[in-house]
Amino acid sequence: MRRALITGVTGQDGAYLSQFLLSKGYEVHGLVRRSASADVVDARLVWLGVRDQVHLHDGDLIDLASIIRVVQLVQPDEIYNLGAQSFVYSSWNQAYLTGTVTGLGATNVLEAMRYACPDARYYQASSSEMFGMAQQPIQTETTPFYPRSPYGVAKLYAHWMTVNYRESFNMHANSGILFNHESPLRGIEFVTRKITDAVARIKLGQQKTVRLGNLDARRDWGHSRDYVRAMWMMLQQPEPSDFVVATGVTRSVREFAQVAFAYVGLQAEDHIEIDGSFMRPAEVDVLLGDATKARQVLGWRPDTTFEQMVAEMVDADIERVSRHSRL
Ligand code: NAP
Ligand code: F7E
Repeated sequence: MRRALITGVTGQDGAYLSQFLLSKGYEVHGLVRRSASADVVDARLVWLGVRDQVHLHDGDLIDLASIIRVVQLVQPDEIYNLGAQSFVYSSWNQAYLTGTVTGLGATNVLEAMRYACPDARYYQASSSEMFGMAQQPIQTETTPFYPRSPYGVAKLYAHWMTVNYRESFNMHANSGILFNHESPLRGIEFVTRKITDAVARIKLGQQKTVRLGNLDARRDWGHSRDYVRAMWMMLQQPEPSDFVVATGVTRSVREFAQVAFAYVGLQAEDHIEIDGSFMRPAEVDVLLGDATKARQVLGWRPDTTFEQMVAEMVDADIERVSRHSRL
């Protein structure tokens, strides 16, 4: 039985990846940092019905000794480094922490792997935020990077460390440059889930409006369930590499809201208020990915359409709001 270790196992992708790897027969281990809310930290794994099958280990990405201890204990065949301070907006308020966790955290995992299981395969959760002020209208693995936030800068450092460990130590270290991906398990602070949660509350008469920032920002949005499959596919290749994972379609925040509100028979324009406090010091205006390499080398393609994803998110939020639950 193959063993996988996932950092960030309690997050959106960590939960879907756990479910996917379990379906493939893996023994799944996850790193969990200490929380005063230990009773809810595994809520996404519970929601997907896989909590009891995932082995959780105490540790933190900024605590190298804890990572070495867990890697040594688990002896994984595959390591997925998904742990991060992943909210771009907060990265300006917690720049040092973001750099430490999201950037140096990857170095800690790579170091632990080099020391304790150098033959394992490594996945780094890189991001389209590294393209930031995009230097080409459609971004591929060779598009120059221009990050626009402390988060994007930290991810770029982790990306290059992954490339460097591959080239320096011949490690099977892979970087997945994933564009935005969402699901019913997306954190409530991200714009898509904020909108679908508001749509549910407005439809059920619990609130009238939602306050948003820049409606003109454009993103290439896919479904997390499809994207974690691409992560696994990368680690099955004989040679490590970097891959863009994207749908190839870009839409504005306004369009996302229009589709979500229309799904329940409402007009987005009647329920949105602009709130400048959600604007960012530097914005990423538009992202659009070209996943040709992933399609050709991995045979990857997304299964879920944009409309299906929005409907799934709204349905889940209506169900959750009806039973007064966040997750
Ligand atoms: P997420 O829901 O925010 O999950 C982040 C995970 O990291 C959580 O499990 C969190 O634990 C954990 N974490 C945070 N700080 C940690 C620390 N100091 N030590 C150990 N674990 C820590 O993120 P996601 O959407 O699943 O994304 C997964 C990864 O892909 C992230 O690295 C993200 O930056 C990257 N990414 C995401 C997207 C996207 O669109 N979703 C696109 C490209 C790249 P707690 O539960 O304790 O907070
Ligand atoms: O913002 C705009 C906002 O916070 C999307 C992370 O997973 O994907 C994610 O980062 C856009 C931005 O995600 C609100 O200004 C408008 O232009 O949902 P978001 P993100 O910043 O794209 C990348 C690929 C990652 O790697 C990250 O980890 O929406 N926007 N109004 C708003 N955004 C938020 N959050 N809230 C608003 O009210």
